[in-house]
Amino acid sequence: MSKVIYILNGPNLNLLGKREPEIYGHQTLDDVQSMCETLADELGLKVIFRQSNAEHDLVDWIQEAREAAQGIVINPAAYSHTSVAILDALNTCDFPVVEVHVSNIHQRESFRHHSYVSARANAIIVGCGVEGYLLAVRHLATRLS
Ligand code: CA2
Repeated sequence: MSKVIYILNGPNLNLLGKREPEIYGHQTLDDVQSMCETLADELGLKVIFRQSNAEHDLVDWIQEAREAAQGIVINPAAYSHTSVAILDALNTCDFPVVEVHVSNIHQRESFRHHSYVSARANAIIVGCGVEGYLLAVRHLATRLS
């Protein structure tokens, strides 16, 4: 049976490709989803891909993934820098967690330099654009093989 990974996206990432292309590029979140699904298929993984602007949805989906998945890729977006709730939820998971940021958060405003989620992440990918999601999927496939 295929291993399952959740790819979770935080607030405003539904605007990817529609605003601020100089920071986030031209590809939309739908593009990212289909690229991840194609790659996951090649690697024998099943992807559950979701986005929400609400912190509690992300917490609920992490709790769902605890029961249903073998790994998470998460771009918590602005909640990276604020959310102990998302960190607590991830800390209950026994599987690998990869944190992705499309932009290089360390080259941006100082409030973006710290991520609560990084304390739990097994791997962190920043500044690779949306290719970061594909690198994360590949990394999970390697870890889970
Ligand atoms: O670089 C990333 O992936 C971020 O997680 C994106 C977040 C930001 O708050 C983090 O500091 C870094 C913002 C997501 C908002 O995405 C937009 C996309 C297009 C247009 C406007 C916002």
